[in-house]
Amino acid sequence: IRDTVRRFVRERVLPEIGDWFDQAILPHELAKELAQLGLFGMHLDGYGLPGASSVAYGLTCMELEAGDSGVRSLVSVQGSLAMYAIWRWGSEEQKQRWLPPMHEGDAIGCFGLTEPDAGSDPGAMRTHARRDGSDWILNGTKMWITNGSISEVAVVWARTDEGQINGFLVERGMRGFSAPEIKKKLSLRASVTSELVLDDVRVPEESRFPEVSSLRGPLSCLNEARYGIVWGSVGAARACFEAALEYAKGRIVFEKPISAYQLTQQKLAEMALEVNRGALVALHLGRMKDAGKLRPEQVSLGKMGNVRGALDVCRTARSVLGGNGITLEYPVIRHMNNLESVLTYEGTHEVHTLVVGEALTGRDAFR
Ligand code: TGC
Ligand code: FAD
Repeated sequence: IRDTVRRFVRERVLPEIGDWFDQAILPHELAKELAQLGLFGMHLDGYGLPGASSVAYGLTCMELEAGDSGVRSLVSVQGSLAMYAIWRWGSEEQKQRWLPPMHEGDAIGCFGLTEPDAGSDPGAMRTHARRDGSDWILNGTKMWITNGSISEVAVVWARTDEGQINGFLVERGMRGFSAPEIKKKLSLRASVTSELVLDDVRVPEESRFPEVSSLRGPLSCLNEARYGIVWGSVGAARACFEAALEYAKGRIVFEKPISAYQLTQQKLAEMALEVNRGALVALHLGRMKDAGKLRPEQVSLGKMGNVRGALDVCRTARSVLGGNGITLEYPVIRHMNNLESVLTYEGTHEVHTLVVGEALTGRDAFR
């Protein structure tokens, strides 16, 4: 699986990703190609899904993000957020209807939790669901939603009059529903990010997740996607390390390759240390997940450490490349900019610090 995904990234993504990032596009047909590799929802089972191991899924995220965080995001949101939410919380009918076409890439999904005024604290969400006979009427705005405007189905979390958090499947074309794209990003440019606007959207009861009525619904999905980031960030770091190593061997300054200088070797050694440390953490957590033993705070520890480590690697690699480090001719600044989003989404570094802090001390320091 690793080699197949690596080959796909090398042949299909790397030759074009600089231009996609520059033009802020992600070609629509890429989703179908990723689906043909079987990557959408690969770690889920039943409903024609592959049921691959967590380690296999993690390796996939690592190889995809060695291409670009935007490509890994497309797969993460489709499989770990939208499909996982339906797989975990959906009714039998919802699973039958959506999971097979989502696996095939015939339907793209997104996951709407964050709002303009509720990011780290999703409990402050304002999106509202009001019961109207056998239907629900949704109102509100979701913000920063990956895949939003290319999705056939949006998992939207909303608060009811009773104060419960419910999940709804909102379909493209429903009256009152729109997904305007967010432009002018300087990070994750090869990824579609949108608002979700819900203006009196009427959704039938059959489109509501039947059993979940608290934040446990969305937060359980986040564990899945955060796990993918633990691996993915190592891929971005590895790509920057490899670019720096190759560059250092060829770049002659003061009549010698810069790789011959101790200061450069220290940078390369530190980068190699961090890439391998991150990969081993990811592998260890993956094996724990496969054994059914992985706890959310351990995922937080992995995301915190590996994303921070990846950013350090990318920034160091950038310095090795000198002026060339700031152009899209090399992958480094692109990964570096992407990782600024990765540091923030799926729970910011600070949120994960507090999750770990609470697990260590038993004291909730969020409020
Ligand atoms: P709290 O009172 O702690 O918990 C509320 C309910 O949720 C349960 N729970 C969890 N369940 C499963 N997994 C977890 N990790 C869970 N954490 C909490 C908890 O047991 C409780 O259940 P119940 O049954 O008693 O109701 O909630 P809180 O309001 O204190 O919040 C805790 C906090 C701050 C950790 C949480 O709100 C949080 O994680 N905030 C960060 C939000 C976030 O990560 N958003 C990400 C949005 S999606 C995204 O960014 C996609 S980017 C994807 C891409 O492009 O790749
Ligand atoms: P805020 O919550 O406003 O935080 C601002 C700062 O305050 C941060 O540094 C934060 O760490 C800090 N802070 C917050 N609380 C505390 C505290 N208690 N103590 C100390 N510091 C604190 N969301 C989705 O639902 N679906 C998606 O598909 C999705 N995709 C995204 C794609 C991109 C490119 C980006 C950038 C974001 C995406 N998000 C998505 C949203 C993302 O999850 C949020 O941006 C993130 O959770 C942080 O929320 P916020 O931006 O509102 O920041």
